[in-house]
Amino acid sequence: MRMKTKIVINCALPYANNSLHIGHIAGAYLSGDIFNRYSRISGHEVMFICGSDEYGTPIAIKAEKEGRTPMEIATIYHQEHLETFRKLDIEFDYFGRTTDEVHQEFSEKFFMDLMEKGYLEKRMIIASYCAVDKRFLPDRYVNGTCPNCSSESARGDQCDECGRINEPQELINPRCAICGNPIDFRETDHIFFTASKLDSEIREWLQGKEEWRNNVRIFSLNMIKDGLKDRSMTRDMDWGVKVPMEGMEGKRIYVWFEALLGYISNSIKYSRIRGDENYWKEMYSSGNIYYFMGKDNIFFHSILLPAMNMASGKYPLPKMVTANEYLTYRGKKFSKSRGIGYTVNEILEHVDRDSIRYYVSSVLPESSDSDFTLEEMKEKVNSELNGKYGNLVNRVVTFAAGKGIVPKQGPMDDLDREVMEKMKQSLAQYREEMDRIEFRKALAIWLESVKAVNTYFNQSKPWDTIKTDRDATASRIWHSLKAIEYLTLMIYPFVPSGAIRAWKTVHGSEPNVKDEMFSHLGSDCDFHIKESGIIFSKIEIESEGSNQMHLVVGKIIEAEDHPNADSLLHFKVDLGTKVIDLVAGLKKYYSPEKILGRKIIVVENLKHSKIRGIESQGMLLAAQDSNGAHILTTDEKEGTEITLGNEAYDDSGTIAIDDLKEYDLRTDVSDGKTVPTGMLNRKRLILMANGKPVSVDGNVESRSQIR
Ligand code: B3M
Ligand code: ZN
Repeated sequence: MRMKTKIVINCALPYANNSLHIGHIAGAYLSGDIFNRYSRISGHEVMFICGSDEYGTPIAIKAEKEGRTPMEIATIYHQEHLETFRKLDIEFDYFGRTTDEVHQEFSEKFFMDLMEKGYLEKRMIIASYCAVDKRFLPDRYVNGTCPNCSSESARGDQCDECGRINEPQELINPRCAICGNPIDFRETDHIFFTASKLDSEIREWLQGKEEWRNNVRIFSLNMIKDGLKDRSMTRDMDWGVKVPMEGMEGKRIYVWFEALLGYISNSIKYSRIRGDENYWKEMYSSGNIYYFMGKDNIFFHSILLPAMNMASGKYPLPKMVTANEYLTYRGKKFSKSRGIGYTVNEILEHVDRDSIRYYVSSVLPESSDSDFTLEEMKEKVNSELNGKYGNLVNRVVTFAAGKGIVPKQGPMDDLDREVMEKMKQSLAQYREEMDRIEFRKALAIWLESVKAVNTYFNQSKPWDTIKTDRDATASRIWHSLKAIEYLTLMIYPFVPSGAIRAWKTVHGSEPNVKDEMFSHLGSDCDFHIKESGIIFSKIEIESEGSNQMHLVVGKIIEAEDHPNADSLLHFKVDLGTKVIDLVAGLKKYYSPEKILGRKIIVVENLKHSKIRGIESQGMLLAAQDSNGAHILTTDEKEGTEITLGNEAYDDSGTIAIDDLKEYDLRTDVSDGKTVPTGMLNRKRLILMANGKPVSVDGNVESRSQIR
């Protein structure tokens, strides 16, 4: 028997200054919710808490940019986040705000408490000051070169490149992020957290956390290898929790210090809403406190928060700090502000919540960064979630309903025994992985089990046995449904809506997912099959957004010098289905006579552009080296599609010249031959026509750019 325990689950509080993107979901929130749902159906009592992080520089910056107050910005995004989480079935018990009074009060009290205990101390410091903007600058407002990795885009608080936590003074060439001028450093009073006093306690505590993943434990130990430093816990700014002390007007409590207290203040608020003031204390006293976050938040949860709690002596330290690496988009970190990847709401316009959750779960960056692509999402959802699991449920239910079979448990034969045994084993392995927060592995076990049940159903051939033995067939269906029940509970934490639909389809009623469910698997329950509706829908999206290039073979059927330009040629090109005008800067290397009749490779969906009076309706590809330009060519027929390797890619809409850069087209040597290549899904692949490499005209140097 598993013990029923109390568990507190917290996800890092998202800044209320931007839309949530898929990277955020993969970093913290989906994992938190998977664990939340799994813990509940395991019979535990769970308090799942999060909220908006509404103070600090990021919100102040955004407000300044948009000409609104920080409070307006915070409110807009707080509402949006609530809605986004709802749409994704991420179901917090409470999602609060750090601008809430309860939070302010709690933070001030906690602050004063540490002051009394001697862990906070006033010190005069030298702070970043911009003489042009006439203000002290928050660390984030200082840009410069990282002393650790030499990245030139480091900020005064942190280097995104190497993850180092910086002080502005440590940056090389520090500049003001607002006006770009060099900054100077001036004296001002701040309140320091004397964390250095806790150096050995924290170190020892981290040493003991052997069940933590290395990306958190070893990383954290490394961060304090030169000692735990005292840090200022106040900032010169006016958007934040006031410092409850005289002489500190114009300063605010450091956003991380108070945001970390948001876990408890939101729990207090939630307890009040429940009408049970002390509920959170009860939950916290279990010590089962789990934090989920992206890797850039590790230090704060594994070191700063524990140190704060040690200093106060009042609150338990985390049991588990779990951090995901980054989910990347085409190899780059998702970023709403830099326009990389998708926001959740953008994807939700095309793809339903279960599909998003399923795919993101299957690529959760638990041990290293992983890449998100729409193609892979479509492929996995359609062939696995839909094709293997959804389809299985439909087949069994449709067959039984169609033949009027009432599922009834009868004696087991070898086939039944085998599949039931397999389900029990899989469930045990699955739970082991789930308990260790290895969700990807748990999901892989599920998928393997789905395949096993499909095989069982196929081998048991109920469509044959029904002709001779209705009872045996009814038992077969019962066992199939029992196996499906295992699969359904296992997938529930990942795709709750779909799993609930599947459960209803075989039981006729909703599962009680707020309570223990796994023991149901051992019961001799009756099944009440309902008309099988749609459990999962296929993803129908066309392609990776609007910037996929589309290459086809074209044949030059007319060639002339461009009438208005010395370096350009003008062609009519037959693309098999249509003839287009094309302008190319090739005159130095090809005469019209020489190129007439040649086959070329055309970017067919490039935005049309007028070049010296003639509209070019595409672009031909040529490799450029020190000798000049060499067209890409092939013997294949005009209209033939060019693929990268054997991976087909869809064309869609129009692309811009800049989008072509994404493919990094260039020549490379393969099997001793120089061939044109490009990048697709982070792989360098050869341009192919009908499975044969495209060739380059003449002798070309390797690693020449193709344009
Ligand atoms: N708001 C950082 C982030 O959203 C920060 C987390 C606070 S957790 C207390 O990545
Ligand atoms: Zn760095």
